[in-house]
Amino acid sequence: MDKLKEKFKVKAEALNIEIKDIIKTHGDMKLGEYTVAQVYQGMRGMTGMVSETSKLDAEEGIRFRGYSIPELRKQLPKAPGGTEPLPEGIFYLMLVGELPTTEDVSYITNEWIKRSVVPKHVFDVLDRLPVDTHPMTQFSIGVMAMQTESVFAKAYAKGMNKKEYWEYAYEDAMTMISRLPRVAAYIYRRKYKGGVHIEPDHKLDWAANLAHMLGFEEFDMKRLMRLYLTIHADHEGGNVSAHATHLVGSALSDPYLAFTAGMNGLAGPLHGLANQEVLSWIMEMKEFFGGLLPTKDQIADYIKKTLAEGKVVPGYGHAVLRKTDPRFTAQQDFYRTYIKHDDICEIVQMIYEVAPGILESTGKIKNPWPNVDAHSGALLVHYGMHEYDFYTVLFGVSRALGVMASLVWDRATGSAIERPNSVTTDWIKKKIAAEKAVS
Ligand code: NMX
Ligand code: MLT
Repeated sequence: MDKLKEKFKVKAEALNIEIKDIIKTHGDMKLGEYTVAQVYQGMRGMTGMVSETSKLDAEEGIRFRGYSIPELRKQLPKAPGGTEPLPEGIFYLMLVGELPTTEDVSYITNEWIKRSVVPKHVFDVLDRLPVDTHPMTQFSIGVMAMQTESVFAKAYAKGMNKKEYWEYAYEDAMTMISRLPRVAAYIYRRKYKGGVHIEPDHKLDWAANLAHMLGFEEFDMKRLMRLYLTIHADHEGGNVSAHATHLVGSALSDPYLAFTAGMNGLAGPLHGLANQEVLSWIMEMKEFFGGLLPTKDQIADYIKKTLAEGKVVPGYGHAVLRKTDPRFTAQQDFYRTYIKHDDICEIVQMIYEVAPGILESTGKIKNPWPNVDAHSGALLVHYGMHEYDFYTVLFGVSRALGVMASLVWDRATGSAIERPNSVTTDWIKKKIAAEKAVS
């Protein structure tokens, strides 16, 4: 058994003993109550699942195994000469619950390099799609084509002991993650660079190799990719991509099937596609004001116009967060430290100054602050990636780290098939009538 798997096994055995005891001793303890409004409105605030890899606080933002983003930017291992964390490190942290050493991170980098050869039929499948197919659709189809490689599905078909589920889920997770950068880069080069592909460079770490295969050789873009792929990795379990992966995985659909479900959710404009929406919204605004850098007053007018048209201001608001997303702040810090001046990034800063007040004044938007997607595209454009509709694929490559670490935990802890109740409005009306009759 490889050393990462061995380490995970020890942790999982210990947690399983604790979980059994928690359920036996405290299984009847109430975690909360919920209302009719919550049932109709996206189950907001209802605790309904366990996800070990990260926890979101409405005021403070995300913590991965207890570590905030600023702490991780300092403490996770870096590439030689690098200043941003290697995403391999956050995967290790989420999987085993401990900060990795440089050696632990190198182990993962090498393990992913060994597993990273994408079968030819995956490229053949992608090549059959119309070239203008949305990159997220291509990404989902690419991952589905890789499902032929699932050792979990093969072992299940042969007959697998429940105790072994996690081992096969781990193997699939590691192999799939190792191959995602190649699939993502293939889609990018196929759609925007005339199908001129770039072979992987096995001397590079996972994020730098993605930048290389996309066609960006500058150190700065590699540094951005390391930060980008670290901060987008996880956002506890209830967001659409994590929840969809967990839900589909709960039917013992293999990791490829489960991850694709998550990616189809990430492709929605209220979720991961918002990073593409932000950039096109900024560009449309710039165009609207004659192509020049807009003033704060003009930006305020444009935000009001967007709201008046019944549209959302992309990159703002959140279902859980009630303050500026620390992932936005990390990218703002990256901009101020390494870029210093860029027109689109300056527009992002001006939007940050005027949007919260306007959104707040509507009286209905619960969180007027920016989320992760408000900044990411501007940094990519700065380094020359102008193809907005590709941005969500980068989010997806990163999100694999969190949802796959979670899926391995799900299979190790005997997580059950997810199957909540649903009711009809008629049922709710009867329930209301029954309550009224009693009071
Ligand atoms: N612009 C305009 N209206 C908004 C915005 C916004 N940025 N955010 C919320 N609202 C509206 C929302 O549509 C709802 O309107 P209505 O009552 O007419 O249906 C009302 O305000 C209350 O919504 P909230 O309870 O504040 O937000 P909710 O939890 O339902 O939704 C988001 C959260 C993130 C879906 C929402 O804030 C949004 O649509 N934001 C813009 C899209 C975006 O940036 N998504 C990315 C989220 C991060 N990610 O990567 O996934
Ligand atoms: C995420 O990263 O998944 C988003 O911020 C959405 C969420 O947490 O609901």
